[in-house]
Formats: sequence, C-alpha cells, structure tokens
Amino acid sequence: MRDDSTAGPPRQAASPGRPKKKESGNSSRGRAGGSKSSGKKSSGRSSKNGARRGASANRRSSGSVSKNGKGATSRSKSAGAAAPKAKEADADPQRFRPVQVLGEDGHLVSDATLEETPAMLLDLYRGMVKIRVLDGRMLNLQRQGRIGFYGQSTGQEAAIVGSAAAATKEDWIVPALREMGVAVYRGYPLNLLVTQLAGKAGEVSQGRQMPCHFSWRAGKFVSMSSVIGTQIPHAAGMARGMQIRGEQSAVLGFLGDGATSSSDFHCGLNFAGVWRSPVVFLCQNNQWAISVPFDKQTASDSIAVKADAYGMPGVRVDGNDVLAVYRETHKALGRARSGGGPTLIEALTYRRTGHSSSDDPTRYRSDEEVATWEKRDPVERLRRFLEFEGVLTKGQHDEMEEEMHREISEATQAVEKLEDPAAESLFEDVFADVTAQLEDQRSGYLHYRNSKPS
Ligand SMILES: Cc1ncc(C[n+]2csc(CCOP(=O)(O)OP(=O)(O)O)c2C)c(N)n1
Ligand SMILES: [Mg+2]
Repeated sequence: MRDDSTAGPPRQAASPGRPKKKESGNSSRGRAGGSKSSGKKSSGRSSKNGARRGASANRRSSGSVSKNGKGATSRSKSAGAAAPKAKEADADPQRFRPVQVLGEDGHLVSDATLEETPAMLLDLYRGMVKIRVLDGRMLNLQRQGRIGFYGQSTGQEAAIVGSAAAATKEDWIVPALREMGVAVYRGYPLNLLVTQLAGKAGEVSQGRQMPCHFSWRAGKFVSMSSVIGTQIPHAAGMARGMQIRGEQSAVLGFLGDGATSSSDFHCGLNFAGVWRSPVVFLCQNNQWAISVPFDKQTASDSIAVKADAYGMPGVRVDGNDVLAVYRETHKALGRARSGGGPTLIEALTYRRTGHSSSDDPTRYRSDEEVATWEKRDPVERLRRFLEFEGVLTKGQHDEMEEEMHREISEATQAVEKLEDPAAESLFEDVFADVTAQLEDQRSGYLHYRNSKPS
C-alpha cells in the first residue's frame, strides 16, 4: 500500500458541519505547507521550556504514520492477488493525512502550538499510565487464573484517553470493546472494575456479564459491546433522543476498524447523518480485527473517507498522539453539541498485544511489525514531551506508577474477599418483577440445591 504521508502540503481547512456536495467532508486543519515531525525541536517556541503556546495550528503529519498507519511494516502483500484498489484519495492525496500535534520524537510538529495547561497535560499522562499499569496487572491476574478473561489496550492509550478527555461528564459514552480506559478516566472505581473482572457480587452485572464488559450508569458509560458494530446504531439513536429532548450534550461512540464492515456501521452513520444528530464516532483503527489486517477489511484507503457517504466530516488523526486525538475529538463534540451534526474520526493506532487474553497474535503477524509500533509508543511520546517541557520529572512518574500499583493491589485484595453472586440471583433482573415461570424455575433450583448431598 502506498505511503504518501510525505507527499506534500496538507489541504486547506474545510468548513466544519455538513459538507457541500463534491467537497471534502474533512475536518479543519492547519494552513498549507509541509509540516515535518523532523526529529528536531520545533522552532519558534516562546514558553519557558520551549513549546509554543497559543492558537492551534494542528498540522497534518508528514512523519512516519503512513496512509494505512503501518509505515514501514505495511502488510500490503497480505492482500495477495487482490485486484488493485480504486484509490478514492488519488484525486486529493492530502485529504486524509493524519493530524499530528506531537511528533514521534516527542516534540511538537512544526507550526503546532501548545494549548494545554501543565495540569491538563499531567492529567492526560496520568490517565494513559493508569491504563498501561492496569493492563499489565490484570493480564497477570488472568494468567494466574484469578480472573477469567481480559482485553488489553496497550498501545492505544492515547486514542482512549485523548478522546475521553474531550467529553464532558454530561456526554454519553457508547464503547466498543476496547474502551475500558474511558470509564477509568471518567472515574470508574477500581474496586468495581476488579469486582466485574472477577465476577464477584456487589457490582451491577452480578457475575453474569463477560469479564471486561462493564457498564457504569453514573459515569454515563453504556455496556461495552463485544458484538461487533451493534453499539453504532445505539450511539446514533441515543444522540437522536438527546436531540429531540433538546439536551445540550453529545454522544461519543466508539468502534474498531473491524466494525466498519458491519451493516450496523452503515445503519448508524446513515441515520446520524440524515438527522444530523449530536454524535461523534471514534474508530480506533488498530490495524487488526483479531487476525484480519486492515488491508483485508476494506478496499478504501481510509476509514475517514467513508464519512463522505453519510454527509458528515471525516477526520484522520495520529491515534498515538494524545494531543491530536484530544483536539480533534473536542472540536467534533463541540460541533455536535452546537447543532453541527456528527463526525467520523479515525484514530490510527495499533493493538500491541493479543486481541484478548485468549489470543496468540504471533500466529498471524510479525514481530517486526509489532516492534515498529513499539517505537511509536504513545505513553513514551508524551513522557518525553513532558520531561522536556519540565512538566514531569522521573520522580513524579515513578510516584504515579507506585500509587497506581498500590490502588490496584488494595482493590484486588478487597475484591478477592467478596462472595460470589448467589446462583439464585440468576432469576432476577430479567423482568422488573420475577415472573411466575421464573419463580417456578428458581424454587426448582433451590429445591435441587438443598436436597443435593454436599
Ligand atoms: C457480530 C460479531 N461478529 C464477529 C464477532 C467476533 N469478533 C470479536 S472481536 C472481533 C474483531 C473486532 O475488531 P475491531 O472492530 O477492529 O476491534 P478491535 O478488537 O481491534 O478493538 C470479531 C470479529 C463478534 N464478536 N460479533
Ligand atoms: Mg481493530
């Protein structure tokens, strides 16, 4: 697959909102001119430690995130003998170049300015480190047989935290299956999280839901969906409801690259486009849908371009750049809340670990590919920037990690003392009142259990 991420200047900004016919629906972007993530410090800084603050000049990346986000490790050959793709972007190869603020070297890309306060930057960093630490600890618990299943999001922390930070507490989150970190960022208590993973009593799903599939009403976080794509029309429908009620908030709905092949993708985006509902669809294009690579998922060059078909802006961001994700999602949610309609954002990132604790990714992808993306680590990228800016010291980072390990240990110890949910509770919560048939089954079960020799 072609990598034309260095193919020239970015497009001039397109006006947000409903795109005009025959016009790009792409998001606004910096002025034309090559923006390089050069590996050098960006020039023209005015802040104490170097980064320029001020008006946004987010730029298209000309760094190494390629058209398919895979850079040097493109698996274009895996498309086998497939016919050459019709390249919709050929007409304007700049349209869907990923927006980047922080280059892979941890410095602002040329002409980008720093808008976020040190407190905000630290908040983003803390959110990302928390997911990283949680992932390691929870996978260990799964390997020890203390929880049944876990889905990591290592490598995707910037896409998760950047988008989560852009939503307000009033916005609803409709996750796919890899956005546990969004709930954590919004304050989902760790003890509830571990309770759900361990299937213990005292948490809303009562051990009946698959581990790692949380719902958290107080945090406006709808149940995570492993049924691929079904959450997309839910997000569109919820946004439509909010629109009818005249609410001022929006829906941030997530999907993976794999979900773009589902009929629900068409259904959800189509209706959101028709109604101009206040919803932002954020696709974490992590290059894989279990063992299916992106270039076998779609004949389109990007997911962002699919927004054209639904009459909404499509935006592509470097999903390992937390500031780019934050700014683009913030902009899109603001537009949604103020009546400007939906947006499709494609965040280019990479799932560095298995699809879940049940998967062995070495069966279908190369170590070299994984190593290439490890070099683009989103946490390290922000850390380098913060250290350079004097916002974070090594001591602070270590303290942060220690604090998280301590919180996780405390939550795990507390949860492991909890009871399993009572088996007879299975008959509850199906209907508001237990029906006569279910009551009959419950008493039959209790009779069996009480008469069984122990
Ligand atoms: C309707 C449906 N079809 C197939 C599956 C099996 N399945 C589970 S996860 C997955 C891949 C999802 O990939 P993607 O949408 O890219 O999300 P990611 O796992 O990469 O975050 C598939 C096909 C499913 N859960 N639901
Ligand atoms: Mg995927």
